[in-house]
Amino acid sequence: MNKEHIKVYSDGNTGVIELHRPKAANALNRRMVDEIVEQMEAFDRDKTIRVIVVKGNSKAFAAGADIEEMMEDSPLSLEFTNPFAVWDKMMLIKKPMIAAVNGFALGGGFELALHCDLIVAAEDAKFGFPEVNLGVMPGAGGTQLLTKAMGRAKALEWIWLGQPMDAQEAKHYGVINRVVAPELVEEEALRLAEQLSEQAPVSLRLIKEAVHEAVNTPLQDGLTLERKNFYLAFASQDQKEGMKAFTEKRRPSFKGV
Ligand code: CO8
Repeated sequence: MNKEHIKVYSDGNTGVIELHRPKAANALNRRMVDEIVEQMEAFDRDKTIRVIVVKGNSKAFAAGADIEEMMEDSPLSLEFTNPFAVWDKMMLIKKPMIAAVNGFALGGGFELALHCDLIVAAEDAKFGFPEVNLGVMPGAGGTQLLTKAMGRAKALEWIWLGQPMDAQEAKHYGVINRVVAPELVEEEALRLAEQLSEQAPVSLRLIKEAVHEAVNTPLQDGLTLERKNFYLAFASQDQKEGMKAFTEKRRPSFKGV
């Protein structure tokens, strides 16, 4: 697919997806979400890429789903177009994903950031679910992901009121990881990505699956999966290399196999 609404590049072992619909504050139309997820999957398969960064521009990460595209939808048109199937695929990306957020991350844009594993944001970034102001509600996982991140009481207040929350507050509630000056967001996200790129890739993916499982399943199921993945890590050469390097008092060289 020709990319109409995103730009794609790499920085070392980091694959970057830049949302690029500047005239519409990076509002996510369906084609754009398809392009984003298709590229995430391509990076996930690409052996030279270890971490994925998703970013917007200086004014907006993404201002939500495209309201104009959505406004004539009906329950049946949504049932037939099934716009969330592609969001389910985003959940299956195995590599670490970092959202680098400047400006607005609203509605579907915030949900896109929440589908990433880590969020680095500018101190003047704004996160919010304004759907209530449009007479709808978050639909791409927002109620679930936000509630799991910050707890029921605060999530309800936030989504009900529909007002944006600033980056410091979002960090205080554990929704985002790091807050930096606006001009340093991409640099910080890439630095974090590079740090992760030096970790054993097999460990990272198994840990990601296990941590997500901790959030999404009863504790015992999560522990069972964690144990299985712990055993599986021992099938990798990186486990041999990592432990050998420790005993030899040198830095490990991880290959991702
Ligand atoms: N959809 C379509 N167009 C948009 C959107 C949007 N969500 N957001 C901004 N735009 C457009 C504006 O219409 C405007 O276009 P034009 O120049 O042609 O008039 C342009 O982007 C710039 O926007 P503004 O002039 O409004 O810029 P401001 O700096 O004054 O304001 C804001 C920026 C605060 C971001 C403001 O545009 C705004 O409030 N936007 C709407 C935010 C919103 O309500 N988002 C939630 C949408 S609903 C949703 O996300 C549901 C998710 C569930 C499904 C997910 C599937 C993808």
